[in-house]
Amino acid sequence: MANSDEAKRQAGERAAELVADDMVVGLGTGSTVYFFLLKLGERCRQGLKIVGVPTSLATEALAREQGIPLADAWTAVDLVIDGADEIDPHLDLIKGMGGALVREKIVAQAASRVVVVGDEGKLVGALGSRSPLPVEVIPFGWEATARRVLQLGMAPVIRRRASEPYRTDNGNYLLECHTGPIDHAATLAAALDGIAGVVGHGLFLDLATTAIIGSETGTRLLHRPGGLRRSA
Ligand code: DER
Repeated sequence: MANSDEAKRQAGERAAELVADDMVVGLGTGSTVYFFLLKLGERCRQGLKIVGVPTSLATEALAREQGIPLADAWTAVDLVIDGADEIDPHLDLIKGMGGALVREKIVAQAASRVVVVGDEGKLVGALGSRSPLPVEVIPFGWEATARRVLQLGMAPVIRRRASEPYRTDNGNYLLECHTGPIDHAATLAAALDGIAGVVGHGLFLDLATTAIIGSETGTRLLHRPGGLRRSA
């Protein structure tokens, strides 16, 4: 196993320890969550009684394969475990380079507790330092939407698969927006939320309370300084 995979495994498996009987568990998406799902599946097969809410079709398929029961209908989630592309010192996040940001945010906003898993490479001083900011847009008028995004000072590039635009699980397009370090993430988030063609964006602010950071030799926990600002 490559070193980075070992760090992801450490974080994912540690996260699985947070799951307890009777929880509705949000199942994130990505290569770190992969290890969480393997361990959670093992625990379910040993008798753990939970239902999962998958954040992508890929996660749904893996969860079914692992024998994790899935919720038929849900309104609230006890705990979500998800990966991130960047984690800042307040545990604000850039997410969505895996393409599942809208479902991930719906689940995170419905959750009592959001725990993010990653390795040391995900930690940044300021969001936007390394990762582009993914923005999901509806195909109709996407060029006009991209122009509005550009006017916010970002450089959007549409993600493609071969020559065709990449489609999210929701059938939408994805703009990868190069921002550089973001000074006012909440202001940027509000501006993006105000553009009609934007379905969602990868700024996950004031949602995560804990980060499990894996390394080759173990994990360390980070907690959001001062707790959440939102009332939840
Ligand atoms: O939010 C995302 O889409 C991220 O890509 C994340 O979920 C995946 O991170 P990982 O594959 O590096 O764990």
